[in-house]
Order: sequence, then C-alpha cells, then structure tokens
Amino acid sequence: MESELIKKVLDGDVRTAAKLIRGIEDELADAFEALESVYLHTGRAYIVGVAGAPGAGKSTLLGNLIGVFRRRDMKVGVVAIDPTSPFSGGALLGDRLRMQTYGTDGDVFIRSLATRGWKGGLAKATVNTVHVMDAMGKDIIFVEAVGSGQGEVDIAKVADTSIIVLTPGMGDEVQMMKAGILEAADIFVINKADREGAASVRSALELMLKMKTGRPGDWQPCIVLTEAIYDTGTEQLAEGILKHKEFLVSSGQMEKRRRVRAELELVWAVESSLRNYLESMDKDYLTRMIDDLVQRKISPQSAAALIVNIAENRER
Ligand SMILES: Nc1nc2c(ncn2[C@@H]2O[C@H](COP(=O)(O)OP(=O)(O)OP(=O)(O)O)[C@@H](O)[C@H]2O)c(=O)[nH]1
Ligand SMILES: [Mg+2]
Repeated sequence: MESELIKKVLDGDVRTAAKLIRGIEDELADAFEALESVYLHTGRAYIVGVAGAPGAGKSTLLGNLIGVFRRRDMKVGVVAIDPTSPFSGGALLGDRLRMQTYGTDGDVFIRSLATRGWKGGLAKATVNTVHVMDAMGKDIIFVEAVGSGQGEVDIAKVADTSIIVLTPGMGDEVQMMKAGILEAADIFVINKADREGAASVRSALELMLKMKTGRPGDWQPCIVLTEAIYDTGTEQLAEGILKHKEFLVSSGQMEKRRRVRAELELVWAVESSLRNYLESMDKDYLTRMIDDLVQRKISPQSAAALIVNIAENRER
C-alpha cells in the first residue's frame, strides 16, 4: 500500500514534494525510505541538463523555455543547483526573481539545491530531486548547473539532453575546451548573441565539432544562437531539444542512456549500503582489522572482501 506521502507526491502536491526534497538535502533517513517508493513511479519525464559558466544566462534561458513548454501544455520542473561560492551567493534569490513569473503556475515546480558538502554527492541529490519531480508528473525537467569542466560531464550522466551555454568572447576558451565537455553536449547555445563575438564563438565551435570523429549514426550536436533577455531563439532551442529527443527514441539511444543511469544509481546504492554497514559494524572488529592492515597481515582488498561477505550473510 502506498503511504499518504507517496500519494501526495504522485498527486503533484507541492508542499509534500518540497518537504521530501528538503529531506534529501539534509540526507534524512525518512526521505531515502520514501524515495524507494518514489523511484518506482519515475522514468516518464524527459530530463534536460543546462550547464555553463556563471552568468552565461542559464536561468534567463530557462525562464523562456518554461514559457515555450507551458504553451505546449507540458508540466515543467526545474532543479537549479546553486553553487554557494562567494561569487554567486545571491544566485538563489536571482533565480527566484527571474523565474517568478511562473510562481503561481501550479504546473511549474522550481527548486534550488545548495551545493554544500554532501556526503552522498551532488549528482545523487540532483537525481533524487529529479525523481521526485518525475513522480509528481512533470513532463520535462531542467537541471541548471554552473560548471566549467567536470560539472558538465556529470550533468550529462543525469540528463537525456545536455545543453552547454556559451557566450561571446569565449572563442579562445572554446578552443581550450576539453574533449570530454564537447562529447557531453548535445546542444550548444551561444547566448547573449546581441553582443559582439557570437559569430566567432560559433566558428570556433563548428571547427571543433568538425574535428570530432563520431560514429556514423551519431547525433550531430547543434548550435543555437539566443538572446535570452529578449526571448530570442527560444523556439529554435526548444525545437532542438525535441529533435534530439526524437533522435534518442528512434535510434534506441534513449534506452541505452537510461540503462547507464540505472547502473550509476545501482553503484551509488551499493556504495551507500556498504558505507552504512561499515558505520554500523562492531568497532572492535574494525579496529582489529585496521591493526592487521597496519601490520601488513592482510591487504585492503582481502579485508574488504571479508566485510562484504559479512554484510552479504547478514542480509540473508
Ligand atoms: N546582453 C545580454 N544579457 C543577458 C542575456 N541573457 C542573460 N543576460 C544577462 O546576464 C545576466 C546573468 O543571467 P542569468 O540568467 O542569471 O545567468 P545564469 O547563467 O543563470 O547565472 P548563474 O546562475 O549565476 O550562473 C543577467 O543580468 C541577465 O539579464 C542576453 O541574451 N544578452
Ligand atoms: Mg542561474
């Protein structure tokens, strides 16, 4: 039988969902327990990652995209990952302000996650928040993340479509972009195209994409120019997202991406159950094991195998 809480989440109840997400942020045991049932009701939403340098215009773009998808009668979720760095300490308020137009629309649900020092990792908290929105019945969920480098690659693991937002004046930076970032993006947005230099970023990108050796049948990343403050280019960007979705579905890659994500979540779950087990273990036993390691009577691998064995037997 579903708990009252799960029923409310499935009904799209904003208060319950918000509370559950706070529980995920605080890593409360109750929240993780609820997530187990939530997970079984997910897999329907389409997930879009939006990454880019601080101030690239991600939130403004998202505000526009919300409009486009709402006009198509789709329910929208947004997870904004807030870097609590001294530079963008005001991001949370900024995001709220920029997206406040949708504050009263019950079919738009926006949450910020602060990137404080999670044990479980940011990607995991993000995926779990996405799961809550998915279970709420959101059709499309955007994940906004600041990042230059690894961040984009991480978001790509979570998303069906990954968007990287660049801005004019980044031509040289594009040339320095690591191959991994290039691979991670399905759509490149050059925002602030009202400013000088958008064309040169575009040619730098095109050159890099040309050099990329893809397999036949692979998705060719597209480039969209936008002026987010004037809501220009939003339709093309939305088209790009839907085209990429169609490609993933018809090529069978959607299934593949979702299997990769499921595997990733399995690994996280294994890691956290072992970590929990380790924390609950008899401290004397653990101390003796560490003594044995220090005295080189046993290797870390064999010690780990012993622990996994005990954990396995206890599960039975
Ligand atoms: N000239 C110009 N300014 C823009 C454009 N899009 C956004 N901006 C401005 O750029 C600034 C940053 O926009 P945001 O949407 O907050 O950017 P962001 O990437 O979400 O920023 P963080 O979340 O802090 O990393 C704001 O002052 C916007 O008004 C654009 O197309 N042209
Ligand atoms: Mg933002």
